[in-house]
Amino acid sequence: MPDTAVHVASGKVREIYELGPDRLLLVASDRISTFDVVLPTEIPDKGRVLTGLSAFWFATTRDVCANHLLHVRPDGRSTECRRLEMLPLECIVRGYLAGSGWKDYQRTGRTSGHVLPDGLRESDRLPEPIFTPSTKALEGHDENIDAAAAAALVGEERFREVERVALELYRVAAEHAAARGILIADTKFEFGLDQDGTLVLADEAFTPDSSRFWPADEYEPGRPQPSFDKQYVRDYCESLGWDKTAPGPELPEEIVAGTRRRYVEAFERLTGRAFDDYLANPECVLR
Ligand code: Q0Z
Repeated sequence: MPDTAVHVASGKVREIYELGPDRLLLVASDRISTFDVVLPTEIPDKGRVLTGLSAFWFATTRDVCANHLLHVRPDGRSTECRRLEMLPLECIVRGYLAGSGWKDYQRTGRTSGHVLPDGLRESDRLPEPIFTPSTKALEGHDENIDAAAAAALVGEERFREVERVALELYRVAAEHAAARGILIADTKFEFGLDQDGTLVLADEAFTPDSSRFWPADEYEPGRPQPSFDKQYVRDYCESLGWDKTAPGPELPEEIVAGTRRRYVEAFERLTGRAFDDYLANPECVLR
């Protein structure tokens, strides 16, 4: 636990503590959210799976972009990171048409200013991955914005750099994942700047909480795709007729066990490491 560290921020399922003037501790809990509601039941080891996956991707993409990771702690769920000046932009890359990208497309034929071909179906693969930044809403949902609006927030040159780097990160990770049976439909990055003004990848990277992971063997465009990690939870919640407002339902143990298995399976497929080896030595994913 972060003995003397000062708590600085909470996400739905993660916490940030301050370790010093230029270092932060990110702690991933075992909490799970579905339909935007955090459930009362935890998924054991979920925070460790997400922390290990993020660390793996930071190591895998270190030649594409510098990142904030300094250490993974022995608990496997906390990482020490460089504290950065964060860019006021959610950096989303989409390789497939889902979520708000699909909603925008149905209404307008475009998303974040990208004109898309006619006749695309829900979950279709896009002709090429697109960068669809959004604003960081303090409350409620982020709003997709076009290139001009994003450039107004961070500057034209920085916008072009972030777009190029985000697309390259996605290309590398999506290719790695697809070869292991997982489609990364889309993903969200957060970038910051270090004291030299160098662009640095921060937060989490290519976790199932920051991305849509789909099982490749069940991929069938024209419908919503099952979630690699959360589908048992969603199906169970739907079976209850829950109205999707807080508080969410407790999960029965078979749903917890099945969901934990899917998280561990994603970890092992993507990292090529046994999850037990990660628990014994979390920094094994950095090599
Ligand atoms: C990330 C977030 C979380 C709540 C701030 N390296 C960094 N430097 C400065 N700020 C951040 C980071 Cl990662 C930073 N967030 C998002 C993460 C809980 C909010 F774990 N906020």
